[in-house]
Amino acid sequence: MKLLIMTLATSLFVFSSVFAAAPTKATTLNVIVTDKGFEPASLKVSPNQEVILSVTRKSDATCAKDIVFHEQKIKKDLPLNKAVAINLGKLAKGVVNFSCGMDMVSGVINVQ
Ligand SMILES: [Cu+2]
Repeated sequence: MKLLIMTLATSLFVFSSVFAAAPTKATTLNVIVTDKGFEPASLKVSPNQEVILSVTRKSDATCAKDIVFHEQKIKKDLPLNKAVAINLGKLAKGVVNFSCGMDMVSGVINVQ
């Protein structure tokens, strides 16, 4: 019983501090890079929500060794087998396109 109360108190504390730090919870979208490109190449989120894109490149047989968000002016290298978190902030309704540095492999986030 004592342990249960301790656990509850700890989770309550963790829960409330998470809320204090981030009133709106960020949505994390997971994308992998394979020899077919970004997977999934089409993602969907709600508007006005903080979005974090977590990209893990799992193949060397791809030219998508980096990712570019032209409109957001974001460019990140994608090391092999390492998740790269990209904070896109809050997105307005519409589409957000991303691609590799050479614009050959691409994907889209539908904000609706
Ligand atoms: Cu490329």
